[in-house]
Amino acid sequence: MAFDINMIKEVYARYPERIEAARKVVGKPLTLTEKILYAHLSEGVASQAYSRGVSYVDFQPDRVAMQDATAQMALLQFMQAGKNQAAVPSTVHCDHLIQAEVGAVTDLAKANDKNKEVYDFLSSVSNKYGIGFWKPGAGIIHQVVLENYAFPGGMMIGTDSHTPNAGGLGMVAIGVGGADACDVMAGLPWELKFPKLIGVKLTGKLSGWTAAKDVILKVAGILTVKGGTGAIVEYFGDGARSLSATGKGTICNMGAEIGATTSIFGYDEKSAAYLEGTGRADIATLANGIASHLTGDDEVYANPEKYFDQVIEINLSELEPHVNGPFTPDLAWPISKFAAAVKENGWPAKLDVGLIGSCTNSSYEDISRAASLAQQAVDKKLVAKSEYTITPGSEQVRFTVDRDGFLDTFGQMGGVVLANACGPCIGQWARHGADKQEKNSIITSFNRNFAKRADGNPNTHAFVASPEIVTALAIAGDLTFNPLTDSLTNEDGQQVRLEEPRGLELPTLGFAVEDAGYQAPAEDGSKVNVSVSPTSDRLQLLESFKAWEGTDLKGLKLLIKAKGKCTTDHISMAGPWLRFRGHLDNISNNMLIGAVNAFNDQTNKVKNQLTGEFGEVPATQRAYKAAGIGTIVVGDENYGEGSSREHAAMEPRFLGVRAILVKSFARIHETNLKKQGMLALTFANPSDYELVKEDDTIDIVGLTTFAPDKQLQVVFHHSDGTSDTINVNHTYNQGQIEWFIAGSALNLIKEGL
Ligand code: MIC
Ligand code: SF4
Repeated sequence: MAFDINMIKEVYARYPERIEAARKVVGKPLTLTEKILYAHLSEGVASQAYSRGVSYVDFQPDRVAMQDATAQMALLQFMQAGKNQAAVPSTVHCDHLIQAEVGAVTDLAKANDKNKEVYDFLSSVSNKYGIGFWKPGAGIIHQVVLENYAFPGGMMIGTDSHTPNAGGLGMVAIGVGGADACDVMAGLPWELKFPKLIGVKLTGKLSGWTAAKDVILKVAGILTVKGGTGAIVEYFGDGARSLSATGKGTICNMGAEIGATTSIFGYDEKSAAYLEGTGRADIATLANGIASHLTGDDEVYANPEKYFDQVIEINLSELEPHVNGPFTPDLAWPISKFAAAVKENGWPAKLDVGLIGSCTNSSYEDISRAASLAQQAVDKKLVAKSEYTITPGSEQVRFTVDRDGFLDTFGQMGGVVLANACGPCIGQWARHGADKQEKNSIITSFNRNFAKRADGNPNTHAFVASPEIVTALAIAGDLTFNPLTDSLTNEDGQQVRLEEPRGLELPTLGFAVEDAGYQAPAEDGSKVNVSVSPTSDRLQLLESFKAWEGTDLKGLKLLIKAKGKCTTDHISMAGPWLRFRGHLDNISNNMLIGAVNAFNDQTNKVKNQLTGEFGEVPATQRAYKAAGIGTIVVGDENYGEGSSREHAAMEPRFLGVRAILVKSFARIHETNLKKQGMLALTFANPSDYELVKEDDTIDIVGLTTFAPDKQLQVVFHHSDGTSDTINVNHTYNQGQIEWFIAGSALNLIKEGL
């Protein structure tokens, strides 16, 4: 489990020369983001400056992290890449497949039993290819990475959209699909469009009820779910330096919700303290040696408008606690305005469940602050009105907060400690009664709150807040309670107030753990056998997708015109479907079942043009496939928002969808589509979306001269005999066009073998 100190030394040794070269080509002071990116160019030192938002650049990341629900596909692809070992230090984390029902011990035992086949597969593939394996119960990928592997000035990719969590320790950490991870583990460079830069200047200092989470809840309100697309968000200023490393992690983590490529903070005393606290003082010593490279230049932070594409300023001293939601993480309410919003919108004011923890908010600081409120509830004879759950982010945090008595305090308040895993955050929640689909409210310290995400019930109104606010509201059992101003009635009928929460950034006695749950890979993995049963319903070896036929695509049918929000949860739902993440054929049965059909406002009900009948999306698509007819999917803005799961791209590819045509894409999803050999297209004129009719037959023209920066044409033949021809844009560069031609990026790697 030990981090690779020599690797970090090598990375730092490269810094001076690479930064010097970057300074020359860029010709002005550098942001921290630019320093790290230029220090990780795969060509070595920079020979040119890259234009933000335009140039595709090849990078050489230092690490790869994968979680179990995405690692299966990533590793099934890697197994075909013909390598003996992962080319960079890589880890797998078993966190997504554990269902929360009763409590940590029982739930974990059940998961070990139910998911045995998948865990055995991941453990043996990891063993074979030199990949570190974190067993079920060890914790959630991002928390485990922050505690063990993140380092200032490093670059990591991870097959999960919240990989940016490591930005709290100054690492450029980016969420990607499994195919990208496969490339990096195969020793290939990793490509990214050089990002735009958003600077967030933090002044002042947090106090009272306000927490780091409120910074990102506020930023999400300002930038919205697509405002960060194509950008890295760099935080700086006195306020930034005052935040704990884990607080910074929370902010970077939830930057995924504004579509940001990643978010980052500079190296400072808080980073050093966290490194020391987590047993990595030697990294802090190394980082101190190149400290000036691990933060942006002074001139940049003095005049940020000159160096960032956009600047936001937030005064932490004035920042109010926020509650965001429901159904989208960017609907931001300062707590003083929230009660009125609840009433005006008719959201259920009664709070059924408060859930704290998750990869976003499960640090020692978070838990200790929330526990200080639980302790008050006990002392002041307040009985918590809502159910209350705690998901620790790692076994190390769990063990430590247990030792320090916090879990016991939660227990006294009626809280239930769940396994160190994703659980309710990703629909792995056997919530009693959710199938009745009653209208109700929950509040979590997680990051996402899309419809159906936590419990599968479309009428659950999920709100997101800091662990402190979640705890206070769970004690009150009421969404309209404002702990800053309101009092509660206790068991003796007295009016009592909750004092502001208190906690510690790091444990006074240090972190402790008995068994962190790590399994090191075999020294020589060549003898390790990985077997996948051909009759398994959970794992399936991959077959290559067919190469492009070399012609324009004619006579395609419209599968669905999706309306409004279409996140990866809508395209490939998680929860019960997580069990099929290693089996492409089976998981394809969830394709687009959550997307709203623009022609009837219903989900999972589309017209089969061959029969005129309405059916479920996956079944309808299978019917087209059986008839040898390709289809296209049309979508709205920010299509594919949310998760990194490449299943959302592989399923349509597997079932014979040829193109996804939308108003705009979320970054990871667009890349995932390209990697799998799909056409990811955008309307040149967004209002052309209106031209698409339910009975359309569609041609995609211009593919024989498919080239970067050159539009393609799409012809919609309507059933009344008329047609519309429109221009569509794409962002394929030459290399990505090769993926399309070969049928997928993986096909190209295989051709090279
Ligand atoms: C999520 O938070 O949506 C997930 C589940 O962690 C996903 C990954 C997945 O779908 O497996 C993510 O964020 O990328
Ligand atoms: Fe797991 Fe939720 Fe974090 Fe995704 S956001 S990694 S599901 S805890």
